[in-house]
Amino acid sequence: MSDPLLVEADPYPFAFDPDHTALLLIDMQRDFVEPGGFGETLGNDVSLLRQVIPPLRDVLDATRRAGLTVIHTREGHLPDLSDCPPAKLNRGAPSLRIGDPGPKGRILVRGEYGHDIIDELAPAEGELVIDKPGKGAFYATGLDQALRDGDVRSLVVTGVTTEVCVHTTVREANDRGYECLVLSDCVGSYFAGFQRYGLEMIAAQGGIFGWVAPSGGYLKALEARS
Ligand code: C5J
Repeated sequence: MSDPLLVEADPYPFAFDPDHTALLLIDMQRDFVEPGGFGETLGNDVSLLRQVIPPLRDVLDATRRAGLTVIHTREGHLPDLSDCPPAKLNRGAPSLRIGDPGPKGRILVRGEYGHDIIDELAPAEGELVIDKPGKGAFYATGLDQALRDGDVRSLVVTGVTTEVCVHTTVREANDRGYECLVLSDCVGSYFAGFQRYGLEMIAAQGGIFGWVAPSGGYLKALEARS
């Protein structure tokens, strides 16, 4: 058990024990942050999400140096799409649907080039990668069990997109008793308004879903440990 570390955050300082905390990188996949993937087929400007890569890289490096647990997630489906509900498959009017062949392989399908995590944030040996069919990282995955097995109680949450997979995961985590710090410059949205209000919704009402802070305070807290 280590002394708790403190990060200045909204709505009040976030205290975490580094021995019981994991960094979660949500869906930093080519399909979301590079042209030709799922995000772009929905009509989004993926360059907006790429802003999170440099600060997230710093957070990932510092977290690894400090010896905290690191967990990555990937949204995607089995090649036969049997885990993709028709409601998800048929929703909207994308230029390519989930499972269609695209420039980076079949859209949002496991094992395809576009489904994998970008090189800049590639998982290191031994880091857990959770494949998830839904927006939340807890739905139909082994994440909760893995966290309980590792006695993880707090999550530092990063990745994309703020209002979809990050939000869904933070809500799921909160309901399961995990304390979540969301790093505001390490989560990204295709929409400026969603980014702002998505973050405000997490910390509102005394931290209804968790805490929000820029990554600087987290990096500083880790320095005390390194
Ligand atoms: C979306 C995600 N936006 N990773 N997925 O469909 O946020």
